Amino acid sequence: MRLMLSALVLAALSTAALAQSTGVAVTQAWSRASTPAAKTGAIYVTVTAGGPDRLTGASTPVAETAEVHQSKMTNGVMEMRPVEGGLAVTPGTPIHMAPGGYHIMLLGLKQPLQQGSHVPLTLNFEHAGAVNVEAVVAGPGASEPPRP
Ligand SMILES: [Cu+2]
Repeated sequence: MRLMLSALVLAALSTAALAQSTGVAVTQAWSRASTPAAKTGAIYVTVTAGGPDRLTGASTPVAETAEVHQSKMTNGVMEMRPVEGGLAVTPGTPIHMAPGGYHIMLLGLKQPLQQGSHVPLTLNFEHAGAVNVEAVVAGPGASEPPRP
């Protein structure tokens, strides 16, 4: 009986270690304050992967829809579009989302994003599953995350 228990504990431990070595870390989640009339917003995060993974989707209680978007300058015009098939994350190459690049697009904002508040965000990864973070809301038009 004692032997069986240790085997179970060992199995549980190695599963946890495995999840960690192939998992993803989502850090520095932030957003920008929105005007009361705004129906859209964006959240920026940094994603570091322990193994190859793919960010396939996102959700937040403050918006009807959240999509992974990429902004690009095309003929002098800033355009953005959903990332088709999800955003691949490679170990050793963190993805730094930022204004003008990758972002989590919030569509159908249910409430204004208030400076200093925290917005819950769930990111869904192909392998790591759901990762929950809180994005801190910076001032309107901020170009980088608020200092802690
Ligand atoms: Cu967008």
